[in-house]
Amino acid sequence: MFCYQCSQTAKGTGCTVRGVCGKVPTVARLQDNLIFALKGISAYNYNANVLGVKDSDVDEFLTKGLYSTLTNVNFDAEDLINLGLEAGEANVKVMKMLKQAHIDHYGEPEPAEVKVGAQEGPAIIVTGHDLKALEELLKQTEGTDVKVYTHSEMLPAHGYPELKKYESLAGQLGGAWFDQKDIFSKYNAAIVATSNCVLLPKDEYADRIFTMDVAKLPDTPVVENYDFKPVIDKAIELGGLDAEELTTVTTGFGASTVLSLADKIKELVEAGKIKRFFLVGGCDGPFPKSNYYREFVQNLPEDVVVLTLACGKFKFNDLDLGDIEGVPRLIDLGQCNDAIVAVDIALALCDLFGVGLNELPLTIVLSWMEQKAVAILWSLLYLGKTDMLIGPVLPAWANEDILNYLVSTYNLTPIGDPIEDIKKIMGE
Ligand code: FSO
Ligand code: SF4
Repeated sequence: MFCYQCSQTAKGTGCTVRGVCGKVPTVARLQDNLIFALKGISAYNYNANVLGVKDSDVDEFLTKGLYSTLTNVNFDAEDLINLGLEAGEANVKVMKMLKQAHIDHYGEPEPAEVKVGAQEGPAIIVTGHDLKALEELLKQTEGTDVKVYTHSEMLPAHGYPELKKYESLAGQLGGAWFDQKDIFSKYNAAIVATSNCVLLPKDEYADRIFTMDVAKLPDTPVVENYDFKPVIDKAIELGGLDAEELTTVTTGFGASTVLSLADKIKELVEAGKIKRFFLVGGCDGPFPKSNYYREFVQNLPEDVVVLTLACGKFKFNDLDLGDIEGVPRLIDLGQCNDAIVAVDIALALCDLFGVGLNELPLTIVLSWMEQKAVAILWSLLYLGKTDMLIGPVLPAWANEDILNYLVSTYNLTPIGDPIEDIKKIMGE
């Protein structure tokens, strides 16, 4: 544990073995875990609030959860686990609210084939998760010859009718958040970082990366009040990109698109032509162990369907997995907050087959990086989902006690060898 939040702290520097107040390490870690989940919920809540929607239950839980971590308030580990589950519930609510706000503003997503690579002309690259920022930029680039490219978690924007209608929305450059130093150096474009997962810039592009809203970098330009004129001017001043060979990726599957295939899915499952569904998603990372997720998807048998979301998809969304009698085998549901779409689809499949969530032939293989993924993990635990795999590393806030609890209660398993894990899941 490490806690230095009050003046009683050991030696004036930090309680590391046990709190001077009596707080034990497991309680300290569960408090940390709760704070991480609250940060994740706050990110989604903030984006929903930007789109004009609020939920008083979510706001009240954020306050209660934070207050519970104040000094000398809550020393009860079991209760802190319940607060984790309540955080999961609040996160389900906030993700639903954000998804509905996205649909209300931008329409129900539709599958879209997105060009990947540079096209000739002045360019702006937009990274982060904030679709409203992208919309305002697209409005302001209409009528110019500036092309707007999405990066990382902005890819699913191409699926929304009210965003893809803009001619300036040209395609996607790069993959997950951690390639940005290479991608932003490589392409002579203006850049807008709209939310989290922005990295400290290299000198090469520090004068052409703009932050906005909560995202901030030292000594770089800022977009104020959705006025993108300085970004557009910068893109034009930079001269533009040279065309390169393009590839494509497909994104934009919403619940309604997937569930329009429900009858076909039922028929294929009953005929044994679809054996299992996998949700392989979460955050991508630069660790060699993250290659697990590509190897896992590559080695899956042909009679399974893979749902994916968040930036973890960039490990394998270039793979052509084909389809099973018209049902795509790789279905990109969107950003990390679109985990709620996966939940809605899973619950609809439960109704379709008349089974509970853990009887459904669905395995969830999570990759986590930061606090939003913690909130999503607790959402899945709140929904009672068991037998999930998690990686690429185990959460460092979970000590042995917490891991034992998660394993014994939910059979949460660390990822291992992809081929062996597949064999085990498929019962071979
Ligand atoms: Fe990736 Fe970052 Fe969306 Fe995560 S861009 S790592 S939990 O923030 O958010 O998927
Ligand atoms: Fe130490 Fe407890 Fe104060 Fe934290 S709250 S610094 S554990 S005495």
